Amino acid sequence: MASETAQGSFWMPPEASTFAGDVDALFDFIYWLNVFFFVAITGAIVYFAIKYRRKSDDQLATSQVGHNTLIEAAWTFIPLLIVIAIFVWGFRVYLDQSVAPDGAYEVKVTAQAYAWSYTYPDGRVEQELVVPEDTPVKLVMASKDLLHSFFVPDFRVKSDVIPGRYTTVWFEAKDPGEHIVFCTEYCGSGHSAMMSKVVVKTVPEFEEWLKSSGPPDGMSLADWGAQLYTGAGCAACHSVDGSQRVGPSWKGVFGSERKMAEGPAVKADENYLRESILQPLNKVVAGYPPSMPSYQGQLSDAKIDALIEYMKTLK
Ligand code: HEC
Ligand SMILES: [Cu+2]
Repeated sequence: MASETAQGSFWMPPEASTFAGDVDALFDFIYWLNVFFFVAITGAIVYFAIKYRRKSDDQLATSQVGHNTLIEAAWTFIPLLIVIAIFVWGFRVYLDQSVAPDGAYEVKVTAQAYAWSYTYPDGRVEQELVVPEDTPVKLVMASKDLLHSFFVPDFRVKSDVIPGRYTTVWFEAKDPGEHIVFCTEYCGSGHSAMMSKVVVKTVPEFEEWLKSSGPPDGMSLADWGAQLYTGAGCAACHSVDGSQRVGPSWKGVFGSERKMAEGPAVKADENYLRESILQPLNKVVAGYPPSMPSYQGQLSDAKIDALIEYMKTLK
């Protein structure tokens, strides 16, 4: 089947959702309207400045010019009609985007510093938003900590994600492919790393994917863990090369003695690492703030295994 997704331009990313074209049409209208008035008004200013300039030292000023009802009515009503048209057009596009069609496929989105996770109707939690093509998908979004904002430029979808309250957006992706997700509300030191992906699959591929678990085809557990290290947002606070970030580097952690802020030292085995991911406050590493977020309910067991497997490779 031919691709329906219009290519991006110098100004705009590809139009990968059904209403991206409507958003861009309105944007283009306002843009060209501005170009038109900019040229017309600046042109008139330059033309009048030259035409009516003072031509000799003894030229007298024109007596006061009174008003002209026809011109004043025109410059009041024509812009009024234009802004009303923009309002009505914009409001319709906004309503289309705000109200998801009945029966849309629903996915819950959770934002936390500095990662996105996606919870499916059957309870599975993912770090990438996998969706079927040609199907309306409704996102019900909430934040675990502070204000974030969910932004998929290719879909022209953007909405704040707020603690203690749900916000929703929906979209229908036109073709299989991948699209980047940004956090577009500055939320702290890891904000620029708070990215994720929308993966659009054909409907049969999506159904196949819903039944699968474990690493993507042909990938080892440790490689999957390396992918999750960035995908699940750990990279915002943990390095893998020994350098300092908010949390301890993962280099050489596995198997080492960890000094705790309170209580005896602990050997970093699988159980300790798993506990650190699910209940980080139980054992806080000495010299670090207790700011590791809990991933309880955010990472499947298979993914925690993969992350631990990856940590083992960081000698
Ligand atoms: C917002 C910053 C932040 C993020 C994001 C974060 N961590 Fe942490 N992490 C910390 C801090 C701070 C500590 C040290 C304090 C503690 O032990 O709770 C820590 C400690 C740990 C430890 C114990 C390490 C040791 O040196 O003994 C593990 C394991 C860990 N994190 C795993 C993860 C994983 C896996 C992820 C991603 C799924 C992640 N962290 C995401 C901040 C973070
Ligand atoms: Cu954010």
